[in-house]
Amino acid sequence: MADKIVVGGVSVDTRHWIGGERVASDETFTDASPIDGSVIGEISRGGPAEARAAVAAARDAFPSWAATPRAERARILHAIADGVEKRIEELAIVETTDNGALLRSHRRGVMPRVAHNFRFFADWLLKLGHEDFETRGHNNHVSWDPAGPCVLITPWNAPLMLATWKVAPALAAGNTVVLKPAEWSPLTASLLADIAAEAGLPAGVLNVVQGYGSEIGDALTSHPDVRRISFTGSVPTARRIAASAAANLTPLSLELGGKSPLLVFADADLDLAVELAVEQYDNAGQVCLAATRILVEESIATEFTRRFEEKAAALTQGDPRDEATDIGPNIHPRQLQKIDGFVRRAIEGGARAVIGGHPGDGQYYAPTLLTEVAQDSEIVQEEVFGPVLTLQTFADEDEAVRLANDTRFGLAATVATGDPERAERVTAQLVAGTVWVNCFFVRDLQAPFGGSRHSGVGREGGTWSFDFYCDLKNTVTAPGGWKSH
Ligand code: TXE
Repeated sequence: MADKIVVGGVSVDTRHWIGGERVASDETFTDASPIDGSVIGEISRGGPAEARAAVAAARDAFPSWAATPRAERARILHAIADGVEKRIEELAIVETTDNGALLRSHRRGVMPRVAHNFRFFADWLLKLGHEDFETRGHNNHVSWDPAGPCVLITPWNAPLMLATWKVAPALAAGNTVVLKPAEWSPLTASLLADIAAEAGLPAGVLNVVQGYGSEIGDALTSHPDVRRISFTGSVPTARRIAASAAANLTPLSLELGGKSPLLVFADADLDLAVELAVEQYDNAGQVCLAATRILVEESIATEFTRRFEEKAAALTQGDPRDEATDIGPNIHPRQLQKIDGFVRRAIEGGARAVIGGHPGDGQYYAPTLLTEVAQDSEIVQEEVFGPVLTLQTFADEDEAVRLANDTRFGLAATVATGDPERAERVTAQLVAGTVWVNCFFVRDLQAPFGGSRHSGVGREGGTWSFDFYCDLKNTVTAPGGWKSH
């Protein structure tokens, strides 16, 4: 196995990063590009031994990093952000080659946000106060203590973005980290390890292990020295992780899937509503927040569908490295089969494809809109994670809210309406971690992010991230301070 491979002109280390050193496994797995299915390279395939080594490195590095003054931790996080900014082009091309999402989004949106993730949590750390209050002359001092080694397990749909939502606050809080990126998109995590080392992050504070979740996951999540587990991915894997973490009662943050609705009322700006609907094909539909269930008021359904078809027909599907491309490939042949299975079963069950309804060439799936779908059908209830939307109609506001809330998920919801009072009534009734009104995907790191029901446990962002990554401690001191009585 080559220790380094060249991806889009960028050298990427294929080994783990443990305790400040590159470590190879005997076994490898093959990483392929969704763009054309070509092999990118062989990556170290970690198992329990690598998991234990990485947790040990994180445990050993913890006391010193936890004791590092906040200002110094913040300085190093800003230096990591500088390193990301210097390498935006490199990170963008590697990520696009690895996961197939658009190069222009990586370049202009995602990678600058990755840098921002570090800056944001560095700055927030410096604002994080200590609270003091008095009880009968005793002083209560509430402090945010670092929790310890954290295991962060991340998915392939936005690899570096989602990893750094976790890495940045975990490090800021004074914790050490073992990051396990998804096996379908392992590369940018390896580049992050290089950038962090160049920025002066001490050895063992950030460790990156590669491999299949089924082989390395349990050894990470059941490890008694791990103090927090943060996971973004699927519901079945979340259940496995929760079961494995139960032995040590390790606190979990779970950011899972969704089946979010877009509610379009007859009083909405129809062009805006159509734009919001077509936007759901972004990242080939591989977005946890995607509003994949379009619910339209009956009276405007025909006109909405006509304009939707027109707008969707103008989308360009193809190589994600081309500036003109709007929709790239799906991540893996297995994901493509899964998407097609959902669509075929829906059509066999009576759904009608307004557009699409079939795979395209290679790893591309035709943008699809299905109507005549029953509320209790699989296609309405289950997350597809591909460019597949359903369209249902509703007669009135009550029915709209009932349909919107009638799945086991509760990640997000979007409402298109021109009536502010309706917006207020409807948003108050929706079960969702994030609700957008006449907009979509606006995400501020200060805001809590996460889902209800099967969409997850806990919230990420701002104070909520520090809540999770810290052990809050209340120290009560007797009148007279430390003198014994
Ligand atoms: O996810 P997994 P998959 C949904 C989406 C998609 C489906 C399947 O619907 O179609 O999940 O995707 C690691 N212990 N989302 O199978 O398995 C794995 O290595 C510890 C929604 O790829 O959840 C990877 O790093 N870790 C979603 C990570 O879990 C384990 C994003 C995610 O993989 C493990 C991705 C184990 N036993 C998929 N098994 C979102 N919320 O955005 C696997 N992993």
